[in-house]
Amino acid sequence: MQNHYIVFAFLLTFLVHNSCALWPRPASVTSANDTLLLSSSFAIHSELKTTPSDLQDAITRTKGFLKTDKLGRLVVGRGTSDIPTFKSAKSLPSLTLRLSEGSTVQSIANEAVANLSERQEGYSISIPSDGTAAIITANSTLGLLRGLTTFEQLWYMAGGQTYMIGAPMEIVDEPVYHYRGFMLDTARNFYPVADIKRSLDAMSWVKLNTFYWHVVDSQSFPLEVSEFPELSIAAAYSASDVYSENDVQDIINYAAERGIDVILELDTPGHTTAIGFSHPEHIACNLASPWSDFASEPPAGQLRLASPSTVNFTVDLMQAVSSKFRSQFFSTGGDEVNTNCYTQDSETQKELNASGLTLDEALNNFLMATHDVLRSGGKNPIVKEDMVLKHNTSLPNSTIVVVWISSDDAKAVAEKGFRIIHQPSDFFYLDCGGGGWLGDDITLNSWCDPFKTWQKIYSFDPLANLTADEASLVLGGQIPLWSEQSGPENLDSIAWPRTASAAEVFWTGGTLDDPLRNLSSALPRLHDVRYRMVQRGVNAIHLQPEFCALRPG
Ligand code: CP6
Repeated sequence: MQNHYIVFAFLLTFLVHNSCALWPRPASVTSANDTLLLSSSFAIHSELKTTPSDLQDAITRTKGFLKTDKLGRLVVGRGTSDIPTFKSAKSLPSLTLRLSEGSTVQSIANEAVANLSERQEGYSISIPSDGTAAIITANSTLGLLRGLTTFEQLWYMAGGQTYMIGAPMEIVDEPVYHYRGFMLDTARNFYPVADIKRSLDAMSWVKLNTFYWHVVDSQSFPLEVSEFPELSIAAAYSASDVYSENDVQDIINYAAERGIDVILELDTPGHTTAIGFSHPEHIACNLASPWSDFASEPPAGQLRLASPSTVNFTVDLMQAVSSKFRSQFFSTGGDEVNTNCYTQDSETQKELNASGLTLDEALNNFLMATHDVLRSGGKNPIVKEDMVLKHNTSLPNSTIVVVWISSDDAKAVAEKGFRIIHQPSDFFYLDCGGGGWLGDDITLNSWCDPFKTWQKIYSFDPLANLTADEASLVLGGQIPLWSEQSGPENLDSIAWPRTASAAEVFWTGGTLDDPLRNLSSALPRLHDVRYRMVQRGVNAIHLQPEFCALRPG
């Protein structure tokens, strides 16, 4: 017990002197030892010829957080307060936002939905200690937004003063991976728009840039599609559990203003039973029993992929839905296709016999048709790894592949030349997913057993087992929240701060072997992320007892 306290005391001392609790850790931070106070008349000036309204809004939010983030530093021993040497400290009067020479001014929203390689999220921050203005410089308003997000994290409160330690400071930063996402399943349980917006806020605070929206599935279809109104009328859980087309635009715009692209997933041909609530003619093994013979989750039902009228219907649906999204990407899913369902479906067997196609050939045609319509609408298709590893398809290498079954599968996907989004169930799954159907047979919960701690998520190596050439195919990754056992009531607590772990994995890159990337230095920084989130209205869970980080505020 004695030893524990000695370790604790040592840790606390170290933390007090650790001036930088930035998350995700920037590529480069050079800091000295001066304390700076935030002037009571602190202002943020934009040097842009015209400041887009979404950058102006971001500035307003930053100024708000500088006032309301009452985050105190750690205290060595209860009762002693950690007020640094304020007497000699200069005040920072202002922060200037500057676009580097030759950059064109665009809104954050436009830059957030640009193609991955054109997205410029880099920025630099310079904070002098002599009481002159700080500067954020970037090539884009999106970069300025990322810089503001970092700037907010530098400040603490003590004795009624807002201060930072470490001036003069120079930060030069950009992400290692362009794709850094959070996936939400709104089909198993419904999340009101306000919950999605709050998640988008939290995502932007840790510089995640993609909201991958698994909006519908076999259990419900909460998406209004004006060309197919019957879908959500028949298959939303209730008339109010629907994302109207206005809601969708609201979410897309809210996300884009925060530097986040919204990618929709219409999972096909599996996971589509809810379409059969209004269109039973398009569904094979519709509500068949026992469901476990026909699908990975109840109720059973998959699109009749070999039927020309079902292919036409799906193509029209893809076109209608995808045209409403600004993103250059769209996912057609493709996970967990149950072949027995098609073997047992007489309609599908009739179509296959008539055309002389195998099931995989029919599946391939289905993919070609749905992906063609996306491409002609300017979208790059995304599929799950099943479509390239479990089925014999001829997808072009421009298709992006989500690796989810196991992190080990990234190698095989890369060997086939596809670009990769990591979503590994063995590192990233926040919820037990399908485990929720399996009642008392705990052995079948192996997908989510053991629970994925923030440390486990943090230990993920995006380049494990890949050659240098294969590594260049890794776009990044995303944390999924399947919702069989989740809903608005536990959204914040199941997602945060664990999702922030992945945000640093993909922004900062590297592995746990790197000197700057280790769990013990991550913990106090992540603790601060959690603390700021709670103060800003996101109910992120504790990582350690309050004892470990007393906050005098
Ligand atoms: N729903 C859909 C799911 C899952 C997948 N797709 C899933 C599978 C296994 C686990 C968690 C989720 N619930 N449409 C697989 C990508 Cl452990």
